[in-house]
Amino acid sequence: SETIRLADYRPTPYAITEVRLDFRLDLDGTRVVAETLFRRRDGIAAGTPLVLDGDELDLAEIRLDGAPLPPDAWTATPQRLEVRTPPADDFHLTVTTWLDPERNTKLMGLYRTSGNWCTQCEAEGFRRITYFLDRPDVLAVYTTRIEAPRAAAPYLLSNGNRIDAGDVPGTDRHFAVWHDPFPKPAYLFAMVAGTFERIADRFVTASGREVALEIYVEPGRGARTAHAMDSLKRSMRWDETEYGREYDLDVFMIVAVDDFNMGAMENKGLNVFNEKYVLADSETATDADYAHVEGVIAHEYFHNWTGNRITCRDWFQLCLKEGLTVFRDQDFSGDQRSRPVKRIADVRLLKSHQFPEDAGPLAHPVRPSTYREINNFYTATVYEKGAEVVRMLKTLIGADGFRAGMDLYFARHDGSAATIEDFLACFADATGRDLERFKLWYTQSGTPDVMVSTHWDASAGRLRLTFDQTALPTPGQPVKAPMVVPIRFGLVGPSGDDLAWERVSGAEVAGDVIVLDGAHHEVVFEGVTARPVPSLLRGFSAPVRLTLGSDTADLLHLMSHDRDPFNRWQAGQALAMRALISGTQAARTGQTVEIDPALASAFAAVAADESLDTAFRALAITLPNDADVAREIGTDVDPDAIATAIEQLRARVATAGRATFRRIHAEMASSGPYRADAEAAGRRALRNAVLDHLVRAGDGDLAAQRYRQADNMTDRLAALTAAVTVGLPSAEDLLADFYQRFAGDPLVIDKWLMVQATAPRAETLDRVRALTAHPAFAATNPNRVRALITTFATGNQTQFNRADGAGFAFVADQVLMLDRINPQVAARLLSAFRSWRALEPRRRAYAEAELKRIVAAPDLSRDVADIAGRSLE
Ligand code: HT7
Ligand code: ZN
Repeated sequence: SETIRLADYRPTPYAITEVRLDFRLDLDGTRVVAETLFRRRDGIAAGTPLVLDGDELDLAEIRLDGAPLPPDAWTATPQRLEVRTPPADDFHLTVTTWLDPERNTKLMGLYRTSGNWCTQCEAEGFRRITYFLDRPDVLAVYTTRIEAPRAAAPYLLSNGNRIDAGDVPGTDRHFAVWHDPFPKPAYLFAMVAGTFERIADRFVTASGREVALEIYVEPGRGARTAHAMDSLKRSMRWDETEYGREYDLDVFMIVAVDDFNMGAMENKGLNVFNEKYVLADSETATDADYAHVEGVIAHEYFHNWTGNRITCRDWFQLCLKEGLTVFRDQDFSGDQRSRPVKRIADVRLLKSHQFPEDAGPLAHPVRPSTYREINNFYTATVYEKGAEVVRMLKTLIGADGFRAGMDLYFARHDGSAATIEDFLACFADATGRDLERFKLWYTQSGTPDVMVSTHWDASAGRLRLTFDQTALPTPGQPVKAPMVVPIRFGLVGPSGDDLAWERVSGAEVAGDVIVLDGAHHEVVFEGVTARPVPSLLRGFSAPVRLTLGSDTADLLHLMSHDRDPFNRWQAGQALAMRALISGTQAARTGQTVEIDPALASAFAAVAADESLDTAFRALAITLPNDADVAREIGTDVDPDAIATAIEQLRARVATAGRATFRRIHAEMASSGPYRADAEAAGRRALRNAVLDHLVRAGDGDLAAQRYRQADNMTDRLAALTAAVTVGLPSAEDLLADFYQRFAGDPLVIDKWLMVQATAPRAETLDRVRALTAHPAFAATNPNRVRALITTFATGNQTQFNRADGAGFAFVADQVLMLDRINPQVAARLLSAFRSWRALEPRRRAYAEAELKRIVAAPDLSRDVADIAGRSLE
């Protein structure tokens, strides 16, 4: 299929200034009349053909300036409409299309979900509604009329402000008209109609304007929206205080739906959400779910400025809105709870999702330069690495420079479609810093490796740090240039305090940041009064792989003393990782390795350190998982050997810490009724982290007991997961109880599916296969597919990567089946194969055979063909 290239970007010959849409919804189909006002752009020859995008469209009628067009003046296929010689500079095209939302299982364009009508237009879904210039640099003002049977759709919603509504005389139908005064690209259009429970609130902006806030959910679920509404109000206030940005319409609406391809969608004034990111109460949502709801609500709200008012010139610039908005939502969430805990969670996500992507066949720059299917570029690289790049920019220019650059960005580009060059120019102009080399972060793929060696000269009080930066080739980029890498650091002294120095030379050092911008640097600190342990990359200040030859004693020192909590956590993980890598090597040859008792007891010590935040202690005693170890090993990976090494280390840590863990388990028990706040959530996190260790150390009964006593989902699910993962005798009873309690609540049943899909046991594949026929599962619902099948493929290292290839064969079958229903969901599932080349030869051969089987299958979607093809390149 056709490759789209950034270098080929050209503006459209015609602009669209206004769109009038008329949706006539009926139970057996929908008629859409789209009246679009085109204007020929300056410098374009009169009569230049007008070519519009379509996708599976059924055209009923076409008129130009109100009159039917002669048959020889236009051609149309379901994918394209061409008007040969448009007659004037300005003209109206009126196009009528017929849609069948009921049969739209791709969930792009207009579709039905739980009896309601709903649209999803990003990235290229609007062309499934009508023929259009469906690209983000075509901004227009929309007026939308919706008409539907009142009984089927009491609520009729679209972008902007509602300007009219009423009954259609003599019928059982009603209508509403919405007008959005802000010019927007088609991907931000939305229309929703149906039966909902509506929860209303209000927000008064900093300048005193009142905004109506409305959340629409399935009837009966309204009580579960309190946290979402509260998160929305906090997000609105935060954007005012941190960025000086107010909301701009009279109403902000969120609609929660059950069938949804992604997390949520930032349509102007009418966000549509996967209900997973709206609904939360203590009985059905974990503390992690609460945090996700808050983060996604904030993310979509923040898009109103970073994405909607300033949008992307083309889809290559996707990170312009996504990376920046993820950066903003991460910062917001850091402000709401513990900043270090949030940072650790974000870095874990980056390392588990983005690093493998950047190290495999699907690697691409934060701003790609080619694509075949844009839906395949909503990736961890664009989102998570894109956020890291904005974070580094802020680190380099400081908080004030960053805010000045953002202010300039809003001032220059409000109401238009921008590029990464436009964005960077604002920071360069606001601060005077040259960002030319920094821009490589947007254009060069792959994770840089930074090797550090340390030389301490006690007599001279001099520390020399040598940095070498390299990067492996990635698809299409055989040779890499050195990047700008900000390394936040401290020199940790014997007492644990940071040591001062008198002079430093060899690289730019601004405050506590060393800025590398070449392949090799020697940074020399002079006037250091005691032997320092360098703490480098504090707060994970750059998305690089840092290799530091520190010895175990230095890492133990950082683990217990570093004043940077991120690096305290990191030191513990690095120590555990070393033990796991040697344990894996030993397991492959049938040996066991001795685990340093100091390491095993260091985890109990950090668990017991009351000077630390409870949520942080929970993270600090959570050992790296098998995907972490596989990523670190990188080649010739044997997941079974890794699992053996992890079991051994866990057993040692659990045994060494048993007494401490039991004490903490008792101390962290809650005394009063359930509370959702950060402090209570931190106690639950720590208690459940020690529970996991205790269950592995033989206290299996504790899991069943905790499950039965639980008064909230966090505790209940932690106990169930421990029981199922370890394979306790009680596991089956607990699973049955869980199903009984929550049958009829699909979001909770997703957890039940996930727990089973992740069990690291040989029977799991058969169980997952059987669950695909369970009444609670539906291949048409992306949440169900992700809970069962994607979780199996991405969250169960030993069983997806089974040595007999059966895990790969199952997932490949599912990909082919799902491709007929929903190509986006199928393609995402297929990307679980992205690290196949890192496997040991036997597994690698099985994975390759399955990828080849997929590539050879007839009638593949562009989505799946693209991922499978690139995976094999
Ligand atoms: N901007 C949105 C990305 C998106 C999407 C959402 C729902 C369904 C299909 C979609 N394709 C792309 C979500 C966000 O990043 O905010
Ligand atoms: Zn987004």
